[in-house]
Amino acid sequence: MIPTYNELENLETAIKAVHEHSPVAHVLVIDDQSPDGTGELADRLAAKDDRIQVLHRAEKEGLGRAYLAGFQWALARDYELIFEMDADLSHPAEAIPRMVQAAESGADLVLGSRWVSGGGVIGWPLKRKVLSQGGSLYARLILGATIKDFTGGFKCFKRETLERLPLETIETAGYGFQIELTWRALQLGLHVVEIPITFTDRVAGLSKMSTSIFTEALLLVWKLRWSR
Ligand SMILES: Nc1nc2c(ncn2[C@@H]2O[C@H](COP(=O)(O)OP(=O)(O)O)[C@@H](O)[C@H]2O)c(=O)[nH]1
Ligand SMILES: [Mg+2]
Repeated sequence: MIPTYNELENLETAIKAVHEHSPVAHVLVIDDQSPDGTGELADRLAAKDDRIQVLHRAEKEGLGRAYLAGFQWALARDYELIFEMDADLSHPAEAIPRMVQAAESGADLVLGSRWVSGGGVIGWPLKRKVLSQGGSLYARLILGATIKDFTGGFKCFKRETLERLPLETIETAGYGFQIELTWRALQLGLHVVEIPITFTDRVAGLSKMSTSIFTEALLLVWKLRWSR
């Protein structure tokens, strides 16, 4: 699943990369009425390739809402492994086969992780690296978990994992959504495995990271802690 908001310059390349490394994968683009025409581009790509489908949503409601709609879509069909992946080419498609393998070897949730040995980030200023690593450390300490990359958005869920997660209770819209999903999986006693990835900062288009997304994540961690 690839959520998009103004990713016109990136989307086609991102889908091509997925199919280069995983020709059998189906791609669902979840577009929130991008003003730049990403949704129309997705429709044109879908018309040419049966493996591509598009979910058009009425308005921009954040990454979390877009993914929840995508999860519902996938669970209504017979998909076994469901991936989250950004459209901006930050997530390396070459990791997909390794993530599939981890899921097939028993992981209920596989995280593409920047902060385990062998992983990393290319192109981020120090400030953003500190924010990401600091954010994961903060979540790890407060929640008492051993996950190194809590905020990453490159994930592979087994179908059964999504079926067990309390998706209807999740209200987090921004990056906190990623922390919350991973935390809920750990709470259920599910097996979460981190696979090293090299994340490359976007070259085209703009990041949707904002102060409100950051604040939401900061507060969420405490909410999760007390909701044990
Ligand atoms: N559908 C949808 N996609 C979004 C929304 N916000 C962000 N995205 C997508 O989520 C992915 C990650 O966002 P991005 O801005 O790259 O975050 P960053 O890499 O952490 O700065 C990209 O594919 C975005 O286009 C949203 O409100 N709706
Ligand atoms: Mg990005």
